[in-house]
Amino acid sequence: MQSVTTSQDGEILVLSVNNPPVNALSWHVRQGISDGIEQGLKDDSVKAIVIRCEGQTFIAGADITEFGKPPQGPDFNAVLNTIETATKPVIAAIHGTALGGGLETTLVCHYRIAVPSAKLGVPEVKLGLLPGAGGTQRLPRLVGIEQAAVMTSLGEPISAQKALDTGLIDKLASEDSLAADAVAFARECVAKGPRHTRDLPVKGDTAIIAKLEAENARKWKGFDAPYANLRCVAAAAENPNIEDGLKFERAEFMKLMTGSQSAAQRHMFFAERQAAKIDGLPKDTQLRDIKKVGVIGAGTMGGGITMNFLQKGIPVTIVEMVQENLDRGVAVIRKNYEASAAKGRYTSEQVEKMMGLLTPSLSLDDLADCDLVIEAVYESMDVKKDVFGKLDTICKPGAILASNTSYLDVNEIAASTSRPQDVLGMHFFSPANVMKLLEVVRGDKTADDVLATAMAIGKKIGKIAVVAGVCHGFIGNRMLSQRQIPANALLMEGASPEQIDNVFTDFGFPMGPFQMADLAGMDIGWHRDTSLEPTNVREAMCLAGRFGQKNGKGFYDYDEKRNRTPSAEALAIIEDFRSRSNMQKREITDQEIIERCLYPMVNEGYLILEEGKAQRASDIDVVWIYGYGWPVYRGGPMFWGDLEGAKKIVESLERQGVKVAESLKAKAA
Ligand code: T1G
Repeated sequence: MQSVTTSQDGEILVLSVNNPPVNALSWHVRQGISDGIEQGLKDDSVKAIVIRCEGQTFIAGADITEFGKPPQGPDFNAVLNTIETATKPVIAAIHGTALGGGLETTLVCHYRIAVPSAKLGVPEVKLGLLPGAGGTQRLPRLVGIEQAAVMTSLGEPISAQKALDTGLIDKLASEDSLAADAVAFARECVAKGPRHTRDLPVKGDTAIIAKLEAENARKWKGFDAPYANLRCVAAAAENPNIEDGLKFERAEFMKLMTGSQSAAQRHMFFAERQAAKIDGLPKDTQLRDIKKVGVIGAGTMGGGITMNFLQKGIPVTIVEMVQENLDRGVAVIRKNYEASAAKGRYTSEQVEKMMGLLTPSLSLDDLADCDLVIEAVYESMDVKKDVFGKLDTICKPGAILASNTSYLDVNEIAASTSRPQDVLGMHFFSPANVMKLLEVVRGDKTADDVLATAMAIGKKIGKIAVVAGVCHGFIGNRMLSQRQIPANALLMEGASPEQIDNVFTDFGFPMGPFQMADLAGMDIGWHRDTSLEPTNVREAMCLAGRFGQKNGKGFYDYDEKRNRTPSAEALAIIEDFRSRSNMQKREITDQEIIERCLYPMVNEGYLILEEGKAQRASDIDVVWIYGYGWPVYRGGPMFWGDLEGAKKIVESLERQGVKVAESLKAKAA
């Protein structure tokens, strides 16, 4: 199949790119465009050239799968130069999303026309990159410094209307006649001749750059690419000669391209998409139709889970056992939506519409007509088995019965019904209406279509769904405990909560294990029997009434604004517990904290793969980035483990006395 075909409409030559699914600028597309432009320039009957795309979108960027491989076909910048220096006007006809190298291709075209629904952007920053084919130098010449700085450093696309308003495009086509409108527009451009973006002056003020850096300091902490993008936009303002700016951009691009952050973020781009695929699933697997959802439990999790469906227009019946709890749960859902509305995310009509889709109930019988029921009750196997036993008699045949359990054995829950094939886990992460990760836990008897339906509904409600196998803690929590155990041990051996947490936040996590403990609440699961001697530091903290952020004191002290400060009382409790455990305090390095806490997690990931509890290593990376805040520029624990080196990890684990996974040992050999 030819990636670029040509057709002629009178004196207009039309180059049509056809490289599904997103018309990426693969080497054969670059070759086809180059050949097409040459053909148009040689043909005297041709007075102007249109570049358009077949399929769902205009060019969505360079072909990311080609990165890091030996170059093939014409160099991207050479092709852009062929377009830019063409002696006849070249017009870009844009639909779908013109992104990255795709937008850069339009920038070297002499004119641009787009349909109203098109979006135009430079999302390279999300891949740890920057628009490396002149985007940072040409955008400021069309839309000005401010708009270019925002587009390149945040990576969000703008609408065709905004593009027209800011000068990024010249004309809007009608939604359903882009091809014809583009040819007509090209005819208008013949008399005008080529107009070179590179010759336009840079407009605007670079003050926006410091403003963006200040506004995004927290979000960009640890990332290289946003700052590199802004340095390049500043260079456009400082270098009237675009060649100097292009040279600066090239150098900055190559630094990012050869760095580990971009490799990690490109890995995650594909990992996220891979996670949606279920290996071995028959192609003709039909999904079950989910028109109505039931949620059991109106607490934090049940309420959050419910919100995911309501905001996608899916009706939910939410069931509690006690009216007061039901009323509170519904009130919290409304309050959350109203808070979002206050921030402009919803109109009050939308809030009422979503709340109108919610049916509160005190009876499980009201779930009889639901297509999917998600149980989010107390984390007790007995309670869950009782609930599923009742659902088995109440719910219609074919209804999917899911548990939101975060640890428990989904097979055992399924066995409490007569329909284990319809049962699986859907483990949401708190707050369930915010966190993107959804672990879909496949029971031994879960039917293929049930699994596929759960994955699809997860995507529909905006989650990143990952298939997990049944084991204690599935993928994420199972690895989390491998991090928590050594963290607690290091506390006893002499590290302070602050030192350990700082190692994690310096690594790129939003918070460390002891900050997390304070946030979650130290008294969760605490036996509350104050007559008993504490068996660990958390119990000692609870005994001292230090429950965490909730009552202003835990491993840290908190003021009314929840600002965290080290706590002398907490350190004294740790010291007292350490001495009563006859532990000798010693100096501990940050590197030891990394190796003791993160290497066992990587090892657990290999065990999870050996046991078939995750489909692929990149799924484990997705779990940790979207469920626990592992920094995306480090690519997830398995990707990071590869960068650390299996040999180094194995040697450290063996020094720690950790049982090393056979597959990890084999990798180190
Ligand atoms: N290269 C290769 N494959 C790509 C791709 C790309 N740029 N974009 C998408 N795919 C694949 C993707 O892996 C998936 O494959 C399929 O297409 C559908 O994608 C020099 C250096 C365009 C908004 O960052 O944002 O240009 O799983 O599931 O939801 O300055 O894809 O089917 O096998 O996401 O409809 C800059 C990235 C590149 C845009 C469509 N461009 N893509 O979303 O489909 S770097 C980007 C997207 C660059 C230059 C620089 C989205 C989309 P599979 P999908 P979608």
